[in-house]
Amino acid sequence: LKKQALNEIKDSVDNLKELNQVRVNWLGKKGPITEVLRGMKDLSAEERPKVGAIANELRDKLADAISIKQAQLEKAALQAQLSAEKLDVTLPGRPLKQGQPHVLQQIIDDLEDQFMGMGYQVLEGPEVETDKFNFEMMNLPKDHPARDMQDTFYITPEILMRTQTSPMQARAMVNHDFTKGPLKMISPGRVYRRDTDDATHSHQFHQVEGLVLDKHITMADLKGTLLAVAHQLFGDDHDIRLRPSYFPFTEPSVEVDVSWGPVTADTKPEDIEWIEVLGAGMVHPNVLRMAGIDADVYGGFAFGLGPDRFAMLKYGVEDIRNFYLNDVRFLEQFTQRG
Ligand code: FA5
Repeated sequence: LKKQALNEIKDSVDNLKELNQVRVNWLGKKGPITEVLRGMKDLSAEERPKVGAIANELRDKLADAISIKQAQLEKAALQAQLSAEKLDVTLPGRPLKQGQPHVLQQIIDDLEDQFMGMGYQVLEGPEVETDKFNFEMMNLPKDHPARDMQDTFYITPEILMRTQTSPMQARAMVNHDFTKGPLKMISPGRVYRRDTDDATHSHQFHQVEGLVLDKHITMADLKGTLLAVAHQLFGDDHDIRLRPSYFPFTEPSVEVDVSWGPVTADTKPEDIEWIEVLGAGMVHPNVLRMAGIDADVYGGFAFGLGPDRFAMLKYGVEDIRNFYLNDVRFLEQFTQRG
């Protein structure tokens, strides 16, 4: 009996389920050993301990054999699983798709780099602004007709979505200490207007404000600065032109256009196509005074440029709305340099 059982366990079992069946057959309630133990009551007093000892020994042996076999089977199963799941570390990896900053952010980053190289600080300000900073401190009192130029999303009568980055001029001015040097700053960020969206207008777009205040700053400094920026972004063969304009916070004021294509010595003026990219001018004395600055001593220039328009010009994008649709096929065309 013992031999038969041990053979069964050792040789004819090759998985855990079969092993369990063998266990039930031999050691279970209906198995031969249980039967022997149950029959003990019919045996004589001398036979009982002998038979009991044999049956117990057999039961222990079988139980040991089964647990050894079980350990073997489990180990084999683990091995099989491990080799089936083996990693081939020599397989080439799948390339990861790498993201990149949005094209407008790339333009803004470029501008920040360039202006920081010219000694400007970069300031960021709130998109939810007060009427005071967005308009009043910029020389636009409540009833000023020029408020209509920037149709505004109001949150309350005093709080609004900023329509321009110009409020950062006022915020920078009130905090500036001229004993530490001139004020040179740019401030990039989002602005909001109730403009109807079309190919060149978006109700939410970007501006980069610039401001330089010191003694003896002139319009020539403004033009030189803007020309340097245009050359950096679009190439040295692009030209800029200043047109007289009106902003309540600058006097005189200009609008600045950049040529759509390159301009050479042979290009006829009438063949140049211009696109308006920014507004600028010499800071109005009222704006200086409201910020507590002595307008007889200090003055300078300011500008507000539109990176969205810059990006259109730089990459020949004909519809500004493309920047806001988040279509990856459009956006991934603008791979970042360096
Ligand atoms: C202003 O917002 C002035 N704050 C700019 C300024 C600053 C002038 C400092 C003087 C001194 P304007 O509304 O023209 O000006 O807007 C400036 C630039 O933002 C425009 O030249 C254009 O490039 C861009 N822009 C204006 N409206 C939109 C729009 N709806 N969608 C996209 N870009 C726009």
